[in-house]
Amino acid sequence: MPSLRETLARTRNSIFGRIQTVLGQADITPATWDDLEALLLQADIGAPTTEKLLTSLRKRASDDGIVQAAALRKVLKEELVNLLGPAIPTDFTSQRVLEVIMVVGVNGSGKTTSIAKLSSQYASHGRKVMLAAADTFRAAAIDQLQVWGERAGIPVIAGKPNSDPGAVVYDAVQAAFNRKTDLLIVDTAGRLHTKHNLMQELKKLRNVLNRSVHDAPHQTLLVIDATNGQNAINQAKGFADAVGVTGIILTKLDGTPKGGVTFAIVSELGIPIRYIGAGEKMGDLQEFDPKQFVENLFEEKDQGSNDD
Ligand SMILES: Nc1nc2c(ncn2[C@@H]2O[C@H](COP(=O)(O)OP(=O)(O)OP(=O)(O)O)[C@@H](O)[C@H]2O)c(=O)[nH]1
Ligand SMILES: [Mg+2]
Repeated sequence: MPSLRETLARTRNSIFGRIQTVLGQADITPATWDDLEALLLQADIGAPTTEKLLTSLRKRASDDGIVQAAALRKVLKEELVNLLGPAIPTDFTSQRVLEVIMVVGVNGSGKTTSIAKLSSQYASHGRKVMLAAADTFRAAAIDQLQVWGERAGIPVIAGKPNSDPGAVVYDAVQAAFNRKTDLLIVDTAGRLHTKHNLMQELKKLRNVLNRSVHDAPHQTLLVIDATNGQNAINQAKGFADAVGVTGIILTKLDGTPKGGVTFAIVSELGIPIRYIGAGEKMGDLQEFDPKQFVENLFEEKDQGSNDD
């Protein structure tokens, strides 16, 4: 698996490196604030979040009597970490007979790949995992999940192309109970004839799950492609409104300069990022750690802040 530092290389080299230059060895001037604002906007952090950050930075600069730009850099890092909220480590144990994770997101965002990665992590912690191929809209989507499942030795419950995804999910739950599976991960469609249809279908799947398993789905993870930058935000809002997303998997952070969108996503959607996708290989899914994430966006590590 690439290191977080490698994954964030393009984001770091494009904008955050320049933020570091602006917040270098000089006193803060009005130009410092203007430059910082311009760079944060260019970094795909988005206008509302940039404004929020600048307001808290100005307040802290004045409260703490900060005059040097370099000191402001440290405060910026702290505020960026605060914005992302606390880390939420994966609880690989479960008290439930059957835990259900539903995975949603637009087509091509990386749902199926992320499900493969996630299920192999759970399986390696001793969990008995099963997958439901509820994306029946595309025949290739069913194949993709089945091929992967065969390779990893993880059973996949699928229906025929264009069959009712609700029925697939229902069958998968029954199969999971029968085979004493303790984790069912549901792959869903990213595209139907219309967006309205897609949201209706996802709601329906949710209801099927909820009727068959107490409190299910226990997690609903939204997969967002980081390369979409700001466009990802509106897409995400649609899913969050329709199916109540509990966490985000942010994919394709490797090779994009748009990693700053991470801050906009958390700040504008109020949903925590749980995992980041760092490549196409099976091991390329990392748990999201806000502090490490921010640290690796900047060129040099601040002394004393890499002690965890
Ligand atoms: N570089 C990189 N590529 C990724 C990552 N995650 C997924 N991909 C690639 O993105 C493409 C789409 O991934 P899928 O998992 O098929 O996406 P999906 O959301 O299931 O797509 P649909 O089934 O069409 O809705 C594939 O080529 C993946 O290899 C990642 O973290 N980094
Ligand atoms: Mg898929």
